[in-house]
Amino acid sequence: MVAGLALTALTTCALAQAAKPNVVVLATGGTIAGAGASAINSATYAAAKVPVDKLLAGLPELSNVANVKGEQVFQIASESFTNDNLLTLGRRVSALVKQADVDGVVVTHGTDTLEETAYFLNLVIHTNKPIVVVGSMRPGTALSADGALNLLNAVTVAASKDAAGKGVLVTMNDEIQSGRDVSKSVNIKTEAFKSQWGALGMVVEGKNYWFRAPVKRHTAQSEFNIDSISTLAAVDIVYSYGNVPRTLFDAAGKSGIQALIHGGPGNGSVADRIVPALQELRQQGIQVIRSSRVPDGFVLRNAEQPDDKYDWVVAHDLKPQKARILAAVALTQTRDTKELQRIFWQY
Ligand code: DAS
Repeated sequence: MVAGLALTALTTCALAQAAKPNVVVLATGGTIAGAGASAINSATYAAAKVPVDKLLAGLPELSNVANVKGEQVFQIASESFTNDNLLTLGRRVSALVKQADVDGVVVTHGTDTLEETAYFLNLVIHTNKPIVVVGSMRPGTALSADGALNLLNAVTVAASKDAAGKGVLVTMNDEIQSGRDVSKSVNIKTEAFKSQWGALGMVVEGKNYWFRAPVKRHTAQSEFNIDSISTLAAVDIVYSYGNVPRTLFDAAGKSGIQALIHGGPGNGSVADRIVPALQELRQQGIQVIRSSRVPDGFVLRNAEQPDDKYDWVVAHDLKPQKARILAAVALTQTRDTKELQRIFWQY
C-alpha cells in the first residue's frame, strides 16, 4: 500500500516535471550576483560574488515556472567583458539551443554591457527558442532588490512559447525589451533600461503581455552564425565633442582596427578638422561608421556629411556601443562598404 502511494507520488512528480519547460540559466556575474555589506547598500557592493546555484536556490518560485538548471560561465563584472567572453558565451548558448531538451536560455549578466551582449547574441545565435538576458540594478542583499523578480521574469519568458522568434530579449523592471533596441539609459535607478522604440511587452505576475515585435533581422533569420565565427573584428569607438583633437583618430588608426565608430554629436556630425583624419583612415582600408552620441533618433546618410563621397557607413539608430558589436560581427563576412551599409539598415 505504502509502496503504491510512493510510486503514485513519484509518477505524479515525474509527470509534473515533464510537463514543465526546461530552461538553462547561464551566469556571467554582475550586480545580480552582487553582495553588499548591509541592506541599505543598494549602490555600494561587490558585483559578481554569488554563484549561480545560490542564486537559483534563493528563488524557489522558479520551480513553478520551469525545470531550471544553472551553469557558471564566468563570474565577472560586465564592464570587463571582452570579445573572447562574447564568443565563449555565444558558443555555449548555441550548443544549448540545439539540444531538444532545452526550451529556453537565460543569461544573467552585469548591466553595464548587458545591451552589447544581448545584441551580439541577437545577431549570431541561430534559433527561434527564447533567449533572455537579465541583470539587476541592486544586489540581492539590498532592500527592495530587483534581481529576484527580474530573474523570475526572465525564466518565465524563456519558458514561454509566445516568446519564440522575437529575437534575444531583456527582462528588467517588469518590461520585456528587444536585445537590439535596449540600452542602459539611467545608471542609478531600477528603471534603467529603455528603448527609444518602446518595450516589446511586460511580464506581470508570471504572464507575458506583448505589444509589438521586432522588425530587424535577428537569430534564425540572421546571415551571421556564431558556429562559423572564430574571432570578432577589431572595432573601436571615438566619441566626438567640441575641441576634439584629430590625434585620437590618428591613434585609433594605428591600433590595427578594421573599423572606427565615430560617435558624433547631433546627426553623427564630424568636425571639419576631423574629416581629413577619417579620410586617411578610410584610405588605410579602415571602415568609418558614423554613429551619434545623442540617445534617441538615427543617423541619416548624406545629410550633413557626404557619406557617398567619403565612402563612409552610417549606423542608422544604433548607438556607438551597439554599432561596434554589429561592425565586429559584419566584418567577419565582408569589408565592402555597400554591403556593410545594407547590414546596418537590416540589423
Ligand atoms: N559593474 C556592473 C556590471 O557588472 C554591475 C551591474 O550593474 O551589474 O555590469
